[in-house]
Amino acid sequence: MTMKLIHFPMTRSIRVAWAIYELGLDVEIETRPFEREKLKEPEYLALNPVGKTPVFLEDGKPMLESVAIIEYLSNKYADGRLSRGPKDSDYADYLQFMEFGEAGMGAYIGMLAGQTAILPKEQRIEAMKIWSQNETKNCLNFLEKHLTDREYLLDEFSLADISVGYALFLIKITRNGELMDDATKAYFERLTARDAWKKVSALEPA
Ligand SMILES: N[C@@H](CCC(=O)N[C@@H](CS)C(=O)NCC(=O)O)C(=O)O
Repeated sequence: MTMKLIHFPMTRSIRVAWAIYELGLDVEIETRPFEREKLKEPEYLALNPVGKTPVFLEDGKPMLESVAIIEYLSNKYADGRLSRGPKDSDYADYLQFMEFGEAGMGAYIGMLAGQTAILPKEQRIEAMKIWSQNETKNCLNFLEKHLTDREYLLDEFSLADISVGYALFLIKITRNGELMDDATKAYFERLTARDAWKKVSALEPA
């Protein structure tokens, strides 16, 4: 069995590299520069037909969805470490926050990133910017309430923190960090103080 992650710094492949380091898995990580036009070239589209990051390859077979990949890696190669199953009392919270990081927050943060950082200024639409800010804030309020008396989303660090942690990272790198309240900022600091996060941050294209 050979496993490889094609990793692009700053993008959702961070979730996969982060989980690989947290779980101590033997996966080759090939780091490439994030150049969006290259993701639309035939060589890359053959691996990821939607032209997005990440791509994880198991014996050459690609998997594309970052949150699904980390759950797969834990259950298949790490005895479910950092994951939860139906017999665990915190399974409902676990599943909810795994999905919340991408399905719940991802679209609004993507829109926010587009309207505040990625699109050229003349293509931005003020109403879309305000909508994305409000919806992102709405998500952050939910998160903040949950984090009031907790260090992590469950009683201890789990893959759910990796799912949501990347969403917070995206808010930060698009310079929207001020939308986060103090509890969420402190939570993000805790996440990024982890050794595995530091290792991911050090990954550079060859
Ligand atoms: N739901 C997918 C989203 C993948 C995604 O949107 N990746 C972004 C980078 S974070 C991307 O590749 N964007 C390039 C583009 O849209 O051209 C996942 O979680 O893996």
